[in-house]
Amino acid sequence: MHRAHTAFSLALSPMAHKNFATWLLKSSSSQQMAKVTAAAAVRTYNSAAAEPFANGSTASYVEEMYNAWLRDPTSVHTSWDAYFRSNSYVSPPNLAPVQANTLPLTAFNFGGAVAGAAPDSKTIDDHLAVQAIIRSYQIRGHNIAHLDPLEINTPELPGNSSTKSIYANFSFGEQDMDRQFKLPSTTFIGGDEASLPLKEILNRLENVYCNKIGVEFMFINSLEQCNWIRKRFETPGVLNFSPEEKRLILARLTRATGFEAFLAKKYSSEKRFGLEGCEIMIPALKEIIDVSTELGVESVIMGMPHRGRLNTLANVCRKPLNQIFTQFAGLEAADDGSGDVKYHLGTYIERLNRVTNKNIRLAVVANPSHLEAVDPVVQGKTRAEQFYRGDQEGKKVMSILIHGDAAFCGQGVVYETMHLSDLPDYTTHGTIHVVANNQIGFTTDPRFSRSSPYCTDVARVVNAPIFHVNADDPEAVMHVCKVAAEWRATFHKDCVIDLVGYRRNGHNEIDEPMFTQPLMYQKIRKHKNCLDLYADKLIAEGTVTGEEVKSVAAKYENICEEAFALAKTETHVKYKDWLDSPWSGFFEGKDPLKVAPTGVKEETLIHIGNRFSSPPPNAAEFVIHKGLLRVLAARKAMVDEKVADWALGEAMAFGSLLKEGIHVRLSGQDVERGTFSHRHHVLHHQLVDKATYNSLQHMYPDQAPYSVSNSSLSEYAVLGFEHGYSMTNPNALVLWEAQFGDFSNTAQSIIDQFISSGQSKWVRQSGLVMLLPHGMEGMGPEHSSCRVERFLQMSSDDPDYFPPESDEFGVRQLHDINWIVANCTTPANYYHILRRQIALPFRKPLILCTPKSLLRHPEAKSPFSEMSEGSEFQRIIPDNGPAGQNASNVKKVVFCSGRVYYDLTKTRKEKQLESDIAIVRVEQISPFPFDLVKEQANLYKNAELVWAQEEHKNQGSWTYVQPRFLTALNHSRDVSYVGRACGASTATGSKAQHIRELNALLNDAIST
Ligand SMILES: Cc1ncc(C[n+]2csc(CCOP(=O)(O)OP(=O)(O)O)c2C)c(N)n1
Ligand SMILES: [Mg+2]
Repeated sequence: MHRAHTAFSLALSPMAHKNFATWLLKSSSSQQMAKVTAAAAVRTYNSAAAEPFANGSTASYVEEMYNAWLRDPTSVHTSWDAYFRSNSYVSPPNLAPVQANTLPLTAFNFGGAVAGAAPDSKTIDDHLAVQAIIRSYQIRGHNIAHLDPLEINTPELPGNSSTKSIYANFSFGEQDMDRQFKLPSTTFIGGDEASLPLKEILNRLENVYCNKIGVEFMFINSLEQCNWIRKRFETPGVLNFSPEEKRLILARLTRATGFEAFLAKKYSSEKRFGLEGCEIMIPALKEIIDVSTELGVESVIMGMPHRGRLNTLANVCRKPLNQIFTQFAGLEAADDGSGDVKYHLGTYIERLNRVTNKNIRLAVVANPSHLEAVDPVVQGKTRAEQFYRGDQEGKKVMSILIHGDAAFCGQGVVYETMHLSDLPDYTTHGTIHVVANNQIGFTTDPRFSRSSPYCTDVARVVNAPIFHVNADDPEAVMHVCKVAAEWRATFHKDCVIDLVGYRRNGHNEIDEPMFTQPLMYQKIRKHKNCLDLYADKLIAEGTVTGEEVKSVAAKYENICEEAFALAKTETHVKYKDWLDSPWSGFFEGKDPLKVAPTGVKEETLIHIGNRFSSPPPNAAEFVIHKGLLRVLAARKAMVDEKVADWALGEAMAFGSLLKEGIHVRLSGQDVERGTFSHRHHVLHHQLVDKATYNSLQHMYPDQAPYSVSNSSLSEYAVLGFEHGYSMTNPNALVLWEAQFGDFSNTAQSIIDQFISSGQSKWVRQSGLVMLLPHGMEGMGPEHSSCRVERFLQMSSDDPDYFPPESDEFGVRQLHDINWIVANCTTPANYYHILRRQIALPFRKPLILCTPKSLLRHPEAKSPFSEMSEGSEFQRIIPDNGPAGQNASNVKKVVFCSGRVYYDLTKTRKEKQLESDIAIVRVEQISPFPFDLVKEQANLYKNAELVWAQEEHKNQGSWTYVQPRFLTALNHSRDVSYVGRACGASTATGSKAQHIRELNALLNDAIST
């Protein structure tokens, strides 16, 4: 509150307003005044300057003085003249877009002055003071609005907390109250009136800004948007609702309240995270959806936490009540998976919106307990839906995110997600955020859970207007919702509705809130619920009768009872009933164990290779960096030789999928060039800003779209976003690349809660690919390991179970596991594993350790023959050299995974042990290739078996592969470990130690 206090005082300080007139008037002669006005009128300045109070300082007034002085030094007071002549003033940099505007002086059409005569200085002072008051209300009114139904949170303003403080410092007395003041163009409180008595001005401002709505918007750096908001709230009569509208609100509120009451009655000992105290959220969401539908939206994707979720499913999505009630019955599931608790489940519904008579799709995305983790997932899903519908401006598909007050300000992913909101490849063209602000988080109240005045302050960073509203005033809430929906439809930017209510019960229904919030709960116990308050109001004003209120409630209770009876007849729950992203037609008619071939015609590879190595068609005008010309030439040479390096192999996979109509989207930090400068998918004209060429977008005239996007510097939000994107359509290859694999752990909850376990919990599949640069190359602890051990630990294949061997062994394993973990050593295998993601008849996430130094390793190349028709992904790459050809002589088999293979082969060659030691690469680590490991071991019957890895013993693949090796070998042979000792850190920071460790492991592994 301190910051608010300071700015408020500045805006209202007597100095600030008293000096306006003297600044502007050197003398009161009309001639001088005309001069000033003329000088000012031609001036253009940015929108922030147009709102001098917006920054709460006088800086922009000084700037105005300075500009006027520049044009005509005599137009300002001599003191300013002296000041500017002394060069003491440095004009501030002007970063905001310049807009033509007129000085607020045009508003100084002094209502009280005699026509033709120059206004005296007091008149000017008073008018400026009134303007200052208006601005103060617009800027600070929300601080003293009546937002809290419990009236616990008193406004923290200096001295006294009464609304009078807004204008107390201005020297108006009772005698001024009837004086008429001209209204400036920055207010709409007058309606059709150009001027109003001071009393009326204050009354209207009071009503607009300090009543049950607190609008926080004056920080927005756009005059147009500020005016748009002012108009929506200030125009007289905006809060008038028709009797029909009021009845609709009442009916919706009755259902929202009745639903919780019904659950409380029937399942009194069950946790449901009820909405009591903020039931208005249900009519609020419905209003947002109604208005948005009216404005063209056809699909709404929602993300929300536990609180009020069941109510939302029932009353917003209209999920059949019996399906919801069945969740309380503790029934067995009819389908596979481990399921989730009822207040996490998602849903997808297509239905008629009765108010707008339009068809609408509603999805609530399933989410884990991890608060706010679903936010970026919803955004990615929304973006994908917009993309597939060709909805480039977000007119048809929109997202709504619902938050708790404590989580909204506490969880960093909210901020990360907000920062995606205006990025070209991530925007969803405006999200409406609704905060179910019950002024508590579990047992912690806001005084101890945040350092910002509001829980919504995070939204200010993206210039989102914030509409605070008292949740006990349904009509104020509906108005705010209407404005929010219109805001989104008009500006396609985020906005926030802060529904300030309370929590009638404990955190869940079994909790005792009086342990920790005794005073708050004493108040709550005495507080009537919102429905009763509103019903009383409507009865008192004659809109409805008491009987009507009762009958609406009784009707809903009947509906609940019928559904309850129906739910009792169910014997099983079906997870599929709760799917948030159905893939209609994808699974039907498919052999669930048949993988399409991943090799393609050689001519396709050549075509893609040629395109990928060519400059744009208008190459003569498009100036390419010399270094990139060399890259392109090297690529062309490879195509001519029919070999591919890593980047070319990847391009072959992408290009061939695009040719087949599969949309490919690659996203992550610096992915366009690639962290290691190997990819270069986007060529930049060296002389023209934003002129780029992306050859993968121009492979074939009828190809699918390719998108590659450098992301914001976030892992949590961006990985979540891409996961959400991948959920929407199975026929797309969606890849997220970490800058270095290590950084993926900042997105750990997306990995744990969604990617690893999403299918099991929510019967929802995803073919997302995570590309994680990995390898111990002496780059220190944080640029070495993607922590593959963690992914492997979460793999769900049983270490002790060797599945039945059959032709379908590999695909069945893929079908049964939660995800795939691999570390490919050749471009061809990388190419195949990417294509296999789409060739599979189902979708599984793919966690791929990707190389760094191998990107340029002369041996890490693949001939086209390994990518063309007839070739396929190799789960294991056997030894093809002298050892493999004469297996019975081999003394030792070194199994390994990843880039260490190249170090091992080099050492083996140096030691001339190529016939004695076989090196076998395990490319797909999980699901573990039991069958192929067994086959390899059988091949080398007399050999010692070792697993060599460059990661520390407690890291890397060892702990995963060891028990599985034993299972594959039927415990008849042993496999020993070669590699670094256990370590707390992933890698040493010392180059010398790194080399020492590497040499030790190579010597150990390559010795007989
Ligand atoms: C990331 C995360 N941390 C902690 C929790 C445990 N937790 C569950 S609800 C809750 C309080 C949430 O408060 P708020 O966001 O205000 O929502 P409310 O329950 O009040 O509706 C906490 C801390 C969680 N679910 N997720
Ligand atoms: Mg809360």
